[in-house]
Amino acid sequence: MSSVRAILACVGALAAGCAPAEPPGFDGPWSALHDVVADMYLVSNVNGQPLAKDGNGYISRVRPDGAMERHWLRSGVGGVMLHAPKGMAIHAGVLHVADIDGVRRFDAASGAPRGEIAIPGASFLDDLAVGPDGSVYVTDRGCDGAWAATGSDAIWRIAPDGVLTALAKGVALGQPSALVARPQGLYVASWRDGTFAQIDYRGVRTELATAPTALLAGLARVEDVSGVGWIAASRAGKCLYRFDAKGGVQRLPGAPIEAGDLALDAVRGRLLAPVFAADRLEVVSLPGAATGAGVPR
Ligand SMILES: [Ca+2]
Repeated sequence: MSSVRAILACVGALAAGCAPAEPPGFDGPWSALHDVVADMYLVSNVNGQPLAKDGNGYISRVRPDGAMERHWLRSGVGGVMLHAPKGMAIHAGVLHVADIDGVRRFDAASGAPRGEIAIPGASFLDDLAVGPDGSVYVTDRGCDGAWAATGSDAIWRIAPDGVLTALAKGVALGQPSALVARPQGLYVASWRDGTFAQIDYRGVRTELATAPTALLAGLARVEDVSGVGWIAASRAGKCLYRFDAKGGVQRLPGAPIEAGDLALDAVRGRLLAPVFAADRLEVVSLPGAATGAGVPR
């Protein structure tokens, strides 16, 4: 599969609804999400250490043409609290954001706070996904601020009625980092082991493949001429891997990249890859994965 990589140009603040203009840029971008309703890329900014409760996190909105509103949601403004925002997911008009040991909710259109749910015992909440029934799933990477294992590895489920349960728990999860929800279950990448696994909605885990290098930090599902594939970012390998549905894995071509939590813009065939250490959002073009479908309004 050919891929073309570019750093998304940030040409300035959005002309509408953003005053005064702020310089474009990021501070520890962790996770990206394509908001298909607004047709915007959301980028969560940790701004500091990944587990510091420093109240300075923010979420940027980037237009597909590169123009951006740096502080769309900013801790301390408009009732927003964010320490180190990481994975994000939107469901039924609500943006969910993982933030260390809780999930914060915001109106996806206005950004207004909509409450939060604490996850008792969590040490490093990482990625979020929404299942077919509207349940929100969030991984706990199970490590501390020095990257030492805490043993709190888990995938938590927040049911539509707000009830919190553990779908899966334990160090056998291999420090789950990124996840994608599909009708048949969750697909999960692991930080410690580099495994790619499916966990069904009863909590049964099936290991599908292991990447040549570990420290997987991002996962996105793509469909293109090669069929269904899963692209994972490996910090250890400084690269992207593609898993196929049968357990095969290949390294994607391209310059070294230390990407975090990936997202796909399926309309344009773009992989969105935040690079935490470099304060930038890279865009990897996957031309064969573009649906070309219109963006819903
Ligand atoms: Ca912070």
